[in-house]
Amino acid sequence: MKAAPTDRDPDTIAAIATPPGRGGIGIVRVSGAARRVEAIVSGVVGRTLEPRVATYATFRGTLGEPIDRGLAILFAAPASTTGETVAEFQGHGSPAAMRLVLARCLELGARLAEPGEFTKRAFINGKLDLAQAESVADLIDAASATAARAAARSLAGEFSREVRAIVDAVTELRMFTEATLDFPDEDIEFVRASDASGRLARLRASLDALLARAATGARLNAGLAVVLVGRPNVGKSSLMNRLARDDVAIVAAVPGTTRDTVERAVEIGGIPLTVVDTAGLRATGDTVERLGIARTWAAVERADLALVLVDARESGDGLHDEDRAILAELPAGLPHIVVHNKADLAGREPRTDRGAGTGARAHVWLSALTGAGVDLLEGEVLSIAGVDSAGEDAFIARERHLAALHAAAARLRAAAELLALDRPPLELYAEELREAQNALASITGAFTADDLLGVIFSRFCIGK
Ligand SMILES: Nc1nc2c(ncn2[C@@H]2O[C@H](COP(=O)(O)OP(=O)(O)OP(=O)(O)O)[C@@H](O)[C@H]2O)c(=O)[nH]1
Ligand SMILES: [Mg+2]
Repeated sequence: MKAAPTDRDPDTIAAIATPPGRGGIGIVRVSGAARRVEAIVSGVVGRTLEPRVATYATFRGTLGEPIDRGLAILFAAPASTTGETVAEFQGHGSPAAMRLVLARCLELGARLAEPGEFTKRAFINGKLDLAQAESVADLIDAASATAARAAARSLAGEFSREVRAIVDAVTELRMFTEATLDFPDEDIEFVRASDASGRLARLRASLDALLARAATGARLNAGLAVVLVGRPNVGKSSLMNRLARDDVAIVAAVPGTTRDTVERAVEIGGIPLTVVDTAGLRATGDTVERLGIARTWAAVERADLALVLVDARESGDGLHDEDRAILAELPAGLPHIVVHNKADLAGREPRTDRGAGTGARAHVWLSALTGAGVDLLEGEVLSIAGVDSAGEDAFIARERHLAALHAAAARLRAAAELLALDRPPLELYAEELREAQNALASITGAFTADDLLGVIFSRFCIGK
């Protein structure tokens, strides 16, 4: 005889796991202690299920009335996504029927799952580490095929494995050091003999490589914000429409046409970008235009990359004094490309020049009107995003991961500086190593505060 459910069992949770609205199939998912989930299954389909065997059954309501027909599947703990016993009712994708199945599960003792709660349980039960759990949400949210592949790599644990390899190397270094702290006379010789500085240098190099891949992944995840700026009438809105392959912004021969910033999510070469068209920059007495120009500068502040449009018909180095003034106003360190538009009118062939020595990453001659040369610009944008080819081995990563990797890198740098001293203060050195290890461990969740877990999982959708 099975034991009765106890208060120490985790709550049984239930949710509609498929997206809101009508669909080909709709799935209600339940997770919890075996006997409670089994009780819900027999309440809904009127029979017991053999684990992992899809069983065609009628789903029934409180009075035994049929709600839907479909497949019921039981996954016995621990071989399930959450590590608990999980049941899935796969019906016809009618929102009304799914709500009735869900209501029946709640009536039978489940409670509604919070966002991300299934994945959180998978983390708690050791099915996924924290970085993998986060990549579940990133995979769902992936805005492009490249981002989806990067998330899938993280979900498969590649990112976590590399982080753990570095944690192991730090641990090994700590062992050498801490073992000798009690013997102050011999310690320094011992640390030197173990080639601590060589090991530390190699460790820092692999951390830097990991950081580069994670930084690319973070860009894939968040998408790059690209702002179009320039004098009125240079063709910013025309270029916006080209990049978006859609009629997003009003184009007119009248300078000062665009009054407000217009944003559009665009995918270039598998990379999600947010392109922002802005009001042309000029001195003006028009109040609305001035407000628009203030918004242009605000958009520039938020951007990762600026495309500064100029008229290709300008002679000399191709810049007007006002173009130069705009370039000088860009925030220091903001990468930018100078786009010489209207090349068709100037009688210029589309081309790219990377060596102009103007502080711009590149100059590109193109025509937003005919589209000639727009592909050259897209190539430059992707190479600045650092994801032209690197995207293919990126891990999806979040700001949280980058911050932890940077913190660890800073600790290791400090450790290397201490070790290079004539008489290295080994306690401080060991402390830096320990802090580096903690920072890295927070990525996979080995040392992560509960409140952080709450923040991470609350950003998931319900049913995940
Ligand atoms: N021949 C030619 N005309 C262009 C090109 N790009 C834009 N134009 C024309 O230039 C005029 C201004 O284009 P817009 O795209 O509205 O310029 P804008 O920079 O957004 O202007 P504001 O919104 O006023 O700041 C329109 O008549 C466009 O058709 C180009 O590459 N070649
Ligand atoms: Mg415009």
